Amino acid sequence: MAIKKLFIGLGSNLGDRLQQINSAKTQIIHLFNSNIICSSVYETEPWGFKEQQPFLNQVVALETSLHPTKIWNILATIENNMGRIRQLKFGPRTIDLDILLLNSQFYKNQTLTIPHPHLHQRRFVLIPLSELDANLIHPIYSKTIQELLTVCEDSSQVIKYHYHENKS
Ligand code: PH2
Ligand code: MG
Ligand code: MG
Repeated sequence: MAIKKLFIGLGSNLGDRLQQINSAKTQIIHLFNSNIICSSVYETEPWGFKEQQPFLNQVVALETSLHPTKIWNILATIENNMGRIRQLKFGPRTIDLDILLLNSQFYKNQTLTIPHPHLHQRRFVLIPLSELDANLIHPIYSKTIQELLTVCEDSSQVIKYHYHENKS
C-alpha cells in the first residue's frame, strides 16, 4: 500500500489537558511506529456545545500506509487507554483523536468519514492545520486550508497556549 500523509486533530478539555495531549502523542509515535510533525498547542473556545471548559487543541502529521479502519482502531485504542468515556456529542472529553485528512483520500463507513466532516467549519482545526501546511488542498472543497480559513464563519477564539510552569 502507498504511503500517505495522515493529519490527526487532538483535543482535551477535562483534567490535565496538556499532559493528556502529550501522552496521546507519545502513544501515537509508538503505535504508528513513526515520528510526528506537530503544530503549536492552542487554547480554544468550545465549538458546538458552548457550556463547557476551553479546550487545548493541536494537529500532528505522520506518514503511514495503514488502512483508514486500522488507523481509526489505533486512535480509539489510545482514547480508551486514556479513559475516554463517550457521553455528549460535542461535549467534554479527556482526549479526542480525530482523523482529519489522509492525503486526498475519501473514505466513509458507519463510524468514520475522511476528510473529517467538520474540518472546514472549525477554526480550532484550520489554524493549527494551516501552521503545518497552509497550501494543502481539501479534497472535497478544492480549496487550500488558508482559503478555507479565510471564508470560515466560525469566530470562536483560538490562541496560542503558553504553558507557565510554577517555580517555587
Ligand atoms: N471538539 C468537539 C466539540 N467542540 N471545541 C473545541 N474548541 N475543540 C475541540 O476539540 C472540540 C470542540 C467534538 O469533538
Ligand atoms: Mg472531535
Ligand atoms: Mg472524535
